[in-house]
Amino acid sequence: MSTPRILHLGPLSERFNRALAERHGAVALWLQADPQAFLREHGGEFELLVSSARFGCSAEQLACLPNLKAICSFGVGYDPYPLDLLRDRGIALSTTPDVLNDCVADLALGLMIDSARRLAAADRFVRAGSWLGSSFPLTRKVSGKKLGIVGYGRIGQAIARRAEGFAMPVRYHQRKENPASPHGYEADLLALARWADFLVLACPGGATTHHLIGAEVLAALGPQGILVNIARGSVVDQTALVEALLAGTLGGAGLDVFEAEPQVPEALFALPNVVLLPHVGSGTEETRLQMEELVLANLQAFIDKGELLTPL
Ligand code: 8YV
Repeated sequence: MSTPRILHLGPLSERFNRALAERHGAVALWLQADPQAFLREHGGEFELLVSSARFGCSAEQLACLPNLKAICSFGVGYDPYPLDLLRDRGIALSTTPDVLNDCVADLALGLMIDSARRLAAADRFVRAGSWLGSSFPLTRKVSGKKLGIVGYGRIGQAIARRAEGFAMPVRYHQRKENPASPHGYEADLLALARWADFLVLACPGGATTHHLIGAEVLAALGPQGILVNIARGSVVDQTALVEALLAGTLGGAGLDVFEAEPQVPEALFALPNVVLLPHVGSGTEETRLQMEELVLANLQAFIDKGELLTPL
């Protein structure tokens, strides 16, 4: 059996790009003079595709890849892939689950603490020399506060476990109750938002969760409530979020993801109760290396046995 040809759709780390090219002879699409023309002309030569939760693969691109058998994606999110189309064509998709749970959950706790205790704002206060003239305003306590989690998958549960160390009562919302959970299930998202001091989003993106968090949920969370989003920008109606933060009807927000990254609403830049991060949930040396290794292991498993290690 001849070795399948691999197309690499968008750049990841230099180390990973090199490993793919040198070990597997992968063709880097973005390095072609005219990537679209290349795809139209040569798409039929590729059986394997490497992409990521950032670049995904559109229906138009898939149409240029008639012999594609599998996609190995870097990242746990699968929202930028047309799943129905993949299913119809029998194309397998692997993601990189589990290896990033710790880092994304750590960052969620970091955002909860930062948006309540205003670490980033206090740091700006010191750097600006303002401490020499006045005291930093009092902030809000985190320990013992009520935590609502939307999306109680692997990352949501890792966040819940960390919150136990902060003596936080935890409840969660998702489509179905998890009978094994030590935490309370809330079928009604509005009721969860009304109950919670912190509402943390850890659900998948895509059509099923699009704008799940709108004006009504934000109003229920209220002027003392804090929204943390480490999931996808699409889960939140960003216009409603900006309005609520500017009006003070929402207490604060810690955001790692946005609707049209890397665009971030400038209206939020001056608010001290909002923490803005450039989508870095999984962005540590250790975790990114593990994610890369898992993509490569999936690729190798498919080449050797025709099966992915961590299929969706
Ligand atoms: C990725 C992510 O780093 O895993 C995901 O779904 O959002 C991040 O961890 C990034 O999207 C990869 O391109």
